[in-house]
Amino acid sequence: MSSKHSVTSPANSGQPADPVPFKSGFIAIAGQPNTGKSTFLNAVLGRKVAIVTPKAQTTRTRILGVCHRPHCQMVFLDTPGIHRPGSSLFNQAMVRTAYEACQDVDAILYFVDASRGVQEADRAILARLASGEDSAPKRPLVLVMNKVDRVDEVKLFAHLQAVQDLSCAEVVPLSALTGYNVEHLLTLLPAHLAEGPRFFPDDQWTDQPEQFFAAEVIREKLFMHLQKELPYSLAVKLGKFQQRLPVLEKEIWDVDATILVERESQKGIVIGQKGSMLKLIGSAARSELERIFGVQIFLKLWVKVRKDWGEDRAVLRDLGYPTPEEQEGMS
Ligand SMILES: Nc1nc2c(ncn2[C@@H]2O[C@H](COP(=O)(O)OP(=O)(O)OP(=O)(O)O)[C@@H](O)[C@H]2O)c(=O)[nH]1
Ligand SMILES: [Mg+2]
Repeated sequence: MSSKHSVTSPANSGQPADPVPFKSGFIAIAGQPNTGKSTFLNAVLGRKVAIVTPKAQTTRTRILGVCHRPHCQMVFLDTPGIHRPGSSLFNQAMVRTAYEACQDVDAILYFVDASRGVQEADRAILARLASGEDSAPKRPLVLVMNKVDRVDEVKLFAHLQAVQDLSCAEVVPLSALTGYNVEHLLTLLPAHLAEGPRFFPDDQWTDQPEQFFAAEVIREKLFMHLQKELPYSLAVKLGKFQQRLPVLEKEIWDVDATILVERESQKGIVIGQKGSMLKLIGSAARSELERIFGVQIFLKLWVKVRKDWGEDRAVLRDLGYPTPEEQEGMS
């Protein structure tokens, strides 16, 4: 693996030699929006590292998740759903993030919604991934037909037949939601990986800072509670993320976040009548963060208008989203 995914030295040096070779590698999870990529990553890890909503374009950045097995370490890269990007800088950066994550990996899992099958858009994306238009070497492609719990066998069979012309190393029907075939896929993947080191120590499952994850959970609640285009017009910027001095051995954290919206009218909707919407979102985010971090949280939310934040490089950088310049530098 190259240094693209910013991994430093192997974590297993000095351990006695194992007769079974240890394999490791990076595996991108790509596909159109809303196909269940993040649900799959969370299912593999048995914990939540990526937010999930019923709305498309939930994931905005590359989310890394490490799956530790006795003789293998699979480093998954969940990616934003690949769609026809709008004109905003931010939107284009999202799609580019997805393609870039697929460049420097050992295998690609390409997710398709089994209720729709492979569409023209999928074929175009797959062609781009395979053709080296993104200047990457050929990587094994595993086509994952997800959400099989939603389709009958006849339809599934037809969708599976229709992908025979694609040059996939494997085609796996799966349900990330129910867990069907998730384990089976994990046993197939090591065959596509080479011998290699443990890139991450056994107790590390992501490289995502807790602050970033907290902002993501707040954004998830905004996506869940707000309608139409509004979720796409907002971003969450974390402020304070600080532990209070312990009182009676209770761990308490103060978390402040600002919700950025593009227009004044959106601010009113996010706050709601007498603050009711903001209260609802804050309460949902707080209880989830408390459950995940296992501490008591005092969450304060503010809403701020930041006109066209999606076009503002400084704001994007501040939010932890990649800017075109950074992406140029990476490629
Ligand atoms: N029925 C069913 N629903 C699923 C399955 N996997 C995911 N979903 C649902 O599909 C929706 C989208 O899931 P996500 O995991 O956010 O999809 P995604 O591909 O990461 O979406 P983006 O981040 O927008 O690209 C959520 O409502 C999930 O609960 C599945 O196997 N079966
Ligand atoms: Mg996602």
